[in-house]
Amino acid sequence: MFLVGVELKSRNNDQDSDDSLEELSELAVTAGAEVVGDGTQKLAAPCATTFIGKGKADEFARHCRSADVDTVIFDDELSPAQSRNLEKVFNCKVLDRTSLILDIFAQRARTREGKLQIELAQLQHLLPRLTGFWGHLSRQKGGIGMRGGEGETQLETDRRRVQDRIARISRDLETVRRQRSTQRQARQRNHWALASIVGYTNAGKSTLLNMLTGADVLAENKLFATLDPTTRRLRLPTNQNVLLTDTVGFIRKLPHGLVEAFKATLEEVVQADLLVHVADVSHPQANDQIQSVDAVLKEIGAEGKPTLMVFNKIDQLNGNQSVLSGFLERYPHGVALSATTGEGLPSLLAQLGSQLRPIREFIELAVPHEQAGVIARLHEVAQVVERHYDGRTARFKARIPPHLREEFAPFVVRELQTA
Ligand SMILES: Nc1nc2c(ncn2[C@@H]2O[C@H](COP(=O)(O)OP(=O)(O)OP(=O)(O)O)[C@@H](O)[C@H]2O)c(=O)[nH]1
Ligand SMILES: [Mg+2]
Repeated sequence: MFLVGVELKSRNNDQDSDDSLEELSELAVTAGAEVVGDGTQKLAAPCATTFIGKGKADEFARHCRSADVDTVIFDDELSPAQSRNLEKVFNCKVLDRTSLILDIFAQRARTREGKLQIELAQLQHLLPRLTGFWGHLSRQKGGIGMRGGEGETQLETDRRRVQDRIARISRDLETVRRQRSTQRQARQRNHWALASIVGYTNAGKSTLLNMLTGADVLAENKLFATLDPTTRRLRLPTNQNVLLTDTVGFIRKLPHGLVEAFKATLEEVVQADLLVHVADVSHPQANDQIQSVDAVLKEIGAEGKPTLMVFNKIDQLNGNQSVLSGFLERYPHGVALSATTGEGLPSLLAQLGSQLRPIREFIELAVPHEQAGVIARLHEVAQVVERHYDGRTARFKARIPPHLREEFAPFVVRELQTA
């Protein structure tokens, strides 16, 4: 496969488009393709018909024919017309960054909801782009982007089938989502604080969740290893319980349709009390990656949430400590750690404890021993930091969500200072 990038004068400096193209190459490899070359063009604005200039397209096409390339991938989203025209010029399959990312997601989806969401996003992206090269909707032939081999006559039937399928998936998704929201409500009955791990793809989110909770989420050196959210309980040294959710990673130029399709999954992020933003400080583009993540958070309506910055992979800094101190200066409450060696984990736990504390009230209670139900309930919903069973009543010091305080009002002895 051959990659094509552009340096738009309005948008990029050279460095940006190089990085973006390098990442496109990583995406292609993740999708299982072999990259045989790439080319870029400097442009003032994209060309309406062929995205890059016609002359440049012809030049790349000649090169691709001689190198026997069967797929060309553009680093930016192409309009349906641009895709069609480019397929004529290149005389092979032409994909854009969006369809490549969609393809990776499709390979990765495991849960029913994940599969439905990604198929919906794929079909919506595909519909206006159905051409002879995409052809009949069969995946048996493999390859990236649902390639088939049937002719134009199939097109109209295919369009109708895609539309039917879109309608069907939307209905199925509705059902799956209702079930999931019931599950979420059940979890919230526990009234544990909710924290979501967010961050750029490959930053080490799953590794961190595994390290903290002993979960066994797949963590690997590939983009988008995780798609479906996993939630585990973490008990902090302070006895506070927090539900930690690991979820899909973000990437620059994340297709908007995909964000839309994954909105329901990403609701975990929107509903969290605290975001744990994991960044790979050993990555040369760490700063851009943090900004891309912030942009996606904004898009899903999670901006401005209390956020704990985690600067991961410090074991890989190779003496380049100034990068880290730069970040820590900008994010004074940030935590530097290595999710693989465990260095820095204690400070993360301490930070989590202190950031989650303000969402609990600290009270002292006296509960008659025979009220076992109340005592059990207290342990279920509150963080009990001290208990004495030896007096006439059982005595507790506990941190409790403000909205549950009322339930225990008859037993409250006094307010305690929140440290
Ligand atoms: N050296 C080093 N490698 C790490 C560290 N944390 C994670 N990794 C590696 O980074 C790669 C990606 O880790 P993951 O935990 O899968 O990253 P992720 O953020 O969950 O990625 P996606 O699910 O793909 O978005 C894996 O190969 C990890 O072993 C770290 O602290 N140091
Ligand atoms: Mg992951």
